[in-house]
Amino acid sequence: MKFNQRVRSVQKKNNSLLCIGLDPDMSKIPVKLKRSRDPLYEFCKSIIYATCDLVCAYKLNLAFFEVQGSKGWDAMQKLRRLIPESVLCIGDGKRGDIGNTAEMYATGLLDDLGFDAVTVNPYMGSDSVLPFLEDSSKGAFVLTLTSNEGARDFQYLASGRKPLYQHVISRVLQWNRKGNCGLVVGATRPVDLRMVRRMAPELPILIPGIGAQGGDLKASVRNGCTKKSDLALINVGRTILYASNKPDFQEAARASARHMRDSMNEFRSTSSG
Ligand code: OMP
Repeated sequence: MKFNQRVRSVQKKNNSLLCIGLDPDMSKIPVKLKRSRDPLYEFCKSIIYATCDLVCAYKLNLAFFEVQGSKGWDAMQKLRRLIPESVLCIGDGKRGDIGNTAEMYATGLLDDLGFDAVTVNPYMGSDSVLPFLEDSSKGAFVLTLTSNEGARDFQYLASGRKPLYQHVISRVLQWNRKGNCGLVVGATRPVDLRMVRRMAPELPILIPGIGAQGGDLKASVRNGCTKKSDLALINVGRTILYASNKPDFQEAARASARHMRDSMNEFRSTSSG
């Protein structure tokens, strides 16, 4: 099944647009887990057990694992195996390099680690992205309009008649020959998100920036979904992961995830599409 179709199918089956961002920060996880032999793994495992029936995807941010060296890498591998097949697993490393290097990244992330999709930086152009798109069942989410302040440095610069980020969208639509491209657009840019969805009516859009970054959930759902009310994967990290740092952290994460999932579903059911 093509990646685009997999996203639709998982979102329908799980009745969820929620993607939980696994960005495990040693300084924020409960004290009891910090003392365990494999704190990142134990923490993320607890979050996955508490929430896997509420989500369409998990996104593992590689930085939070790589910072722990080989232990972090092991934890990431174990977590990848733990995540049920009913849920998509995105490797967020924002890769982007010349062709032969991109091939190595693609093999490492999609084949060896077995992620269903990755995040990719398009700055270096086609040859840096295409190696991630060879297998139609695996996806690449291309950074388009990011949630951070620095997005203004380049992404809105006019080039010809369009801002740079719109050139990215046009190019991603060309790269989407196998039906496995997606876009990344920050929830902090809800008005632009509407334009992105208009330009790319059939692409999955990964939308981070809800909660800690102050993104607009209602507008993200309404402007990010397709007419069929799907293909927006709305990422929430810190707000769910660190809902509590006490022994009740699993219950608190579950309650927060359930609230997010339900709010998203309410907004999509009342959306005009
Ligand atoms: P929270 O702010 O904790 O919900 O986490 C946001 C996550 O989304 C982090 O893993 C970021 O690296 C990632 N992200 C953004 O915050 N903004 C973007 O524009 C793109 C990403 C991303 O590609 O995932």
